[in-house]
Amino acid sequence: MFDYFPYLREWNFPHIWCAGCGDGIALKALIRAMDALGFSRDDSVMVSGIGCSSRTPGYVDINTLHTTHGRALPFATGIKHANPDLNVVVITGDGDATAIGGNHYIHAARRNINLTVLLYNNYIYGMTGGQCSPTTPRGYKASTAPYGNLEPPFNTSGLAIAAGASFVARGDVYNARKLEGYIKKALQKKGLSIVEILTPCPTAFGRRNRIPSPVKLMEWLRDTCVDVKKYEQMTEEERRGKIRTGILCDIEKPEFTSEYARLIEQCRTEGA
Ligand SMILES: Cc1ncc(C[n+]2csc(CCOP(=O)(O)OP(=O)(O)O)c2C)c(N)n1
Ligand code: SF4
Repeated sequence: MFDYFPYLREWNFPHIWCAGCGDGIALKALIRAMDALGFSRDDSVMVSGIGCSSRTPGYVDINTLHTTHGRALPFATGIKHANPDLNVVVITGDGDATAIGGNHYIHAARRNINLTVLLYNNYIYGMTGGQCSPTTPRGYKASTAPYGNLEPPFNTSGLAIAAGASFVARGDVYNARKLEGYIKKALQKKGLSIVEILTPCPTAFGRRNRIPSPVKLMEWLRDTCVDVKKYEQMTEEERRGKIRTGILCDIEKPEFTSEYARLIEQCRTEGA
């Protein structure tokens, strides 16, 4: 059986996550992926913003930085820029990445800097009690939308692709082994790689939307997420209410820190 404990700060337990929260499953998938790739703890850094998902670095025994709400990507960009040899992983929630941090999200993708972003999408602001986030589906309830959300949600993966990220995958914590595979590919990608992780929040989202049982939320993921290959063969009618998962974008393009190093070298040899 896989031993997670060498990667964990046991002294910081118990963790804050509610029973049935999916965030721990996502963390386990990340740890397995890092272990499989032989990432050394000294050469790896985990950076997060603020939120339930963003508490993850507190539990992981590598170099970690728990920053301010929405700002994980600028901090991570600074770390990677200063030392491009480090493996830098960003943990962020849907609110953290696409509301207050939305600008940083699109510009990190545009810049295509070599970071791996795990975006935990639970469709809500979990930590602060269930306010609408930019991914809350239309019609679903939140503390700020007691009669149902009127606004259409962002497609966060589509947004990253449109903004220029070189690798984008969408996975879910029900299909944890597949998720691990996407994370592994993302960690190896040279460029901005994003894995959107669909993860249940029974407390702030499920309870308010009459699906408080963690099992029911996991069953919802099981029944709703469809692998991209199967999705492409489905009719419009069959696709209704389904979510496309898998690797959605994997392209080669110039990466920021390499381009920066090349420019420095050019200025040294040719003069600024
Ligand atoms: C500048 C600032 N604004 C607002 C907050 C309050 N706040 C903390 S976490 C959070 C939302 C978290 O939602 P999300 O990023 O989706 O993460 P989750 O808790 O669902 O994992 C908010 C609004 C804050 N800490 N700092
Ligand atoms: S409030 Fe939601 S996201 Fe936060 S720990 Fe509880 S279940 Fe997880």
